[in-house]
Amino acid sequence: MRRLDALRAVYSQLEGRIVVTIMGAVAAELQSIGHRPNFFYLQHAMGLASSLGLGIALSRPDRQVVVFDGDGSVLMNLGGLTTLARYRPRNLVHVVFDNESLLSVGGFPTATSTGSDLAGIAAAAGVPRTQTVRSIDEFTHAFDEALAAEDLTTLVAKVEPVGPSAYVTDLSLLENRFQFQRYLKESRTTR
Ligand SMILES: Cc1ncc(C[n+]2csc(CCOP(=O)(O)OP(=O)(O)O)c2C)c(N)n1
Repeated sequence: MRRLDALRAVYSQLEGRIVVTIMGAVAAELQSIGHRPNFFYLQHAMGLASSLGLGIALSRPDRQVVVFDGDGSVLMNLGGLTTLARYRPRNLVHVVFDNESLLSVGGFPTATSTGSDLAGIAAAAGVPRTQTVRSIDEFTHAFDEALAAEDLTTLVAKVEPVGPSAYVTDLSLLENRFQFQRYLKESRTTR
């Protein structure tokens, strides 16, 4: 499965939900499908997308939060999984695109290439719903179930180590930040 196809397959369901991604290839791919003001692409702070998602999910229990993470990022902050499990936000779906590499910085292999099982690690950390999927059909089905389950889910999607040729976008970090902040604020006052 290609991550871009997986993102395309669930894109319509991201409307009205709060979305946080890691930097690099995932952010560029999602933007190539179409940026929305409810999307925040966390630059630089590798490993902390799920932590940012956790904070938003806890402060906005009225909204569902979707985090698009990467295997290298999760491995950089494994404690993030234990904290997710500890607070167990029922409105957070944590998707980990596992391409077994640090694709955005040259493709060095990560520990998942030699067998580390991120869904197993998440389950052992206490995340109540975990699953590994390997095809678009499995992914869309598991994503739908996760949204409907209303419980914390870590969904590991095994994807090919391919991405866009350039990770530069025309949306600056600050612009994205202020737009996203406004979105969060305005969506709070309208509810
Ligand atoms: C603390 C820190 N270390 C290193 C980097 C450089 N860096 C940016 S993206 C990336 C790889 C991310 O890997 P992964 O989460 O697997 O996502 P992929 O690039 O494979 O989509 C690295 C090492 C960084 N931004 N911050």
